[in-house]
Amino acid sequence: QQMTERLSAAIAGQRLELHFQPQVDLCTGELVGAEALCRWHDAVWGWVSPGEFIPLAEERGLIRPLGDWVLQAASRQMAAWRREGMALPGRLSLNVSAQQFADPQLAEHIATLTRDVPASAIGLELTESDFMRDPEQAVGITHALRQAGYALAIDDFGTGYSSLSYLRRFSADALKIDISFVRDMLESRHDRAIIQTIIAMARTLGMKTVAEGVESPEQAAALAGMGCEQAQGYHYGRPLPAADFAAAWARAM
Ligand code: G
Ligand code: G
Ligand code: MN
Ligand code: NA
Repeated sequence: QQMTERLSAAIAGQRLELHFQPQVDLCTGELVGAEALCRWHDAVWGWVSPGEFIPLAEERGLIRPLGDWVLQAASRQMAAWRREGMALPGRLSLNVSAQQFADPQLAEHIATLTRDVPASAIGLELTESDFMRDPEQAVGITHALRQAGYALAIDDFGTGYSSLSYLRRFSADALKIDISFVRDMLESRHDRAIIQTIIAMARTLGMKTVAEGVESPEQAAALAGMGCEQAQGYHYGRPLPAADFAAAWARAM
């Protein structure tokens, strides 16, 4: 298929981009990190949505080369910021797919590809459903990754049917509350109850919570009031190219 070939060429030619979205402390509004999100601009098609090319990469065996590119590009960008006298506070979170996660040598592999930065500068996000694909294997890999110094977040939490017993054993650092619960939280008592439950569960298990898709100050205030620690969303900033992100957050870096 044509799209597979063009994506493959874009990965090999390093013609993907990373955009950066701020993650903030819900109480103080301070920058506490960022999420790196992969973007693909094709000469003919223009911007192709990651909702389209990430699943394609997963199906066509391209997610490892794509993921490797993301790891290298992310660590180079962080190193470049440091050379310019800026540093991202906290960690840069990278999305990892199930196929990458299944690699028992993942921690070593990441260390090799990101040798410009310490493990303490990197967080990894895996969706809840990807964790639950092979929970026993995930338990082992999460331990190895955290041992190596990477923080782990369970992405899109609330959509993937984790059992509580596995949640306890995964030893992740954070739960990211899925955008679908945040979107209507001000109108929906039901969604607020789910968010409250996720926050309580995370607290019991020693994990922090990050709300996704926060678009208004009212949502931010409600989430802070419920005890959620961190947030991400258009209210704080859209994903931006590295230079624009650094310019927007220059005071914090
Ligand atoms: O960035 P949003 O703008 O559209 O991202 C859409 C989806 O693509 C999200 O589920 C996000 O987690 C995923 N995604 C974005 N960048 C990456 C990446 O570098 N690797 C993987 N595996 N998924 C990514
Ligand atoms: O699945 P993951 O959480 O990694 O993907 C994050 C996705 O959410 C990306 O597509 C990103 O562009 C998008 N996103 C981030 N903040 C907001 C927001 O405030 N509103 C909406 N609608 N989407 C957002
Ligand atoms: Mn994510
Ligand atoms: Na998410």
